[in-house]
Amino acid sequence: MNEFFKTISKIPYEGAKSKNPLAFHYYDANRVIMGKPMKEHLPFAMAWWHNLCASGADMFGRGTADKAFGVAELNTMEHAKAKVDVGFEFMQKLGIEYFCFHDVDIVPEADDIKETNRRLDEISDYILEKMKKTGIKCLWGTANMFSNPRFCNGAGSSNSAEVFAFAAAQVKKAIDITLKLGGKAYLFWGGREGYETLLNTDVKFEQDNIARLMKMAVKYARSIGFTGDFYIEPKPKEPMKHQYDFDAATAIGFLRQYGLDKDFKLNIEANHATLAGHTFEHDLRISAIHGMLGSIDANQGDLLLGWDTDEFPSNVYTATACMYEVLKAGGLTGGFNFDAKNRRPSYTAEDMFAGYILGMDTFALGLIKAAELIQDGRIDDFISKRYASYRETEIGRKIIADETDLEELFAYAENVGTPNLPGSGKQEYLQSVLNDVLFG
Ligand code: XUL
Ligand code: CO
Repeated sequence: MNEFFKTISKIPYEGAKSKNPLAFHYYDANRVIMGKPMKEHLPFAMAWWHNLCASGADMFGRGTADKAFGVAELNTMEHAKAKVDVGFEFMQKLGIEYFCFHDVDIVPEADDIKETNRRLDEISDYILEKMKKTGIKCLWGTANMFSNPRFCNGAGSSNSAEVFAFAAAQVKKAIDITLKLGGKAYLFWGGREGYETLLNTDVKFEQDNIARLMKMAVKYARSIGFTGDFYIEPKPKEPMKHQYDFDAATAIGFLRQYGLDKDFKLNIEANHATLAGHTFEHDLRISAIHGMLGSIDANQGDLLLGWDTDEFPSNVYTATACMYEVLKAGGLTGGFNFDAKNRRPSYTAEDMFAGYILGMDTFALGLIKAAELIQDGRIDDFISKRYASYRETEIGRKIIADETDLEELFAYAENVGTPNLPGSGKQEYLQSVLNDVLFG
């Protein structure tokens, strides 16, 4: 195989003082943090679509990055194979052990689904060979059920039964390929599972149908021996105005309502959480307390822009908050998929590496700092003390043991007359503690 990134060799760890743009400054794969090497805390994944397919095109202009990878004709099987070659070289050079893909990222979609499926069989053989040679694994697979015009009204939520059938066929094939590649999980991001106006939409019917599709997916996958998790990736809007999987809490409610919660977990994306008006760490916490934190799409948005900018993560505060949640949850069964793309003017091959180096270093720093925050103990200690009245007073113990009722609490309140204030939340002090840990 020809090397594509000829001027770029394996990215070394050189430490924070290094000025080498093609070196890690914080991600030191074998450094042990809280008993585990960094690479086990941070199973990073390459997102096939952004890294190997997207060229920076937007609605105002065509792509800036050349993703032909030396092939004369785009969207051919030759091109698809070149992407495999380049993708594996890229992952090996960065020490990334996983990838995530949509069906249509790995082959060009044909007009006839039978031909698309034949191409998927061919390319997955080719990918499997590379996986065996390199030890690189698949984190999750998914079906793209939002780009093809047939999905303009959604896939599972489409008004058309024929479109629903085609969505189901795509899900079946994508599960087959994910299982063939040993994927840890199968993901649903409800790209156009939502609506624009109630004037033409039966919301209950659409939600029931999405659940039907997911149930069929679980039934089929289990019948062919897939033991991994299913994921929902919540997102509140874009492309649809109202998306049904708005945020973690909404997706959890949906999964429970339809009895899907045993098979599904959540894949939380930072930029989706912020679009929903939450912090990244909020959606991670909500998922974790319900035992549903599966995996992460590691990126960041721009709070001045109202859309999904999918930037490489650089915000160390946020990465620290994220890794604090992940460490507290006992780690991820999934991984950290860089659902992120270079900015349009960053169009060189070196920029592809710079994006991943930034993201991996940011999460490595986040991990180091989150571990320090936990070891420092001041925040955990404060939180524990903040609720002490439920442990240290008789009335508190009775409340959390479910051994009291409104009448008893009424009598208690009347007897006390005027309660004490609940104690300072000390937010400013705690923010200083965080800064001490980050920069002290
Ligand atoms: C879209 C998005 C998707 C999913 C996979 O916002 O995040 O790329 O991660 O379909
Ligand atoms: Co995503």
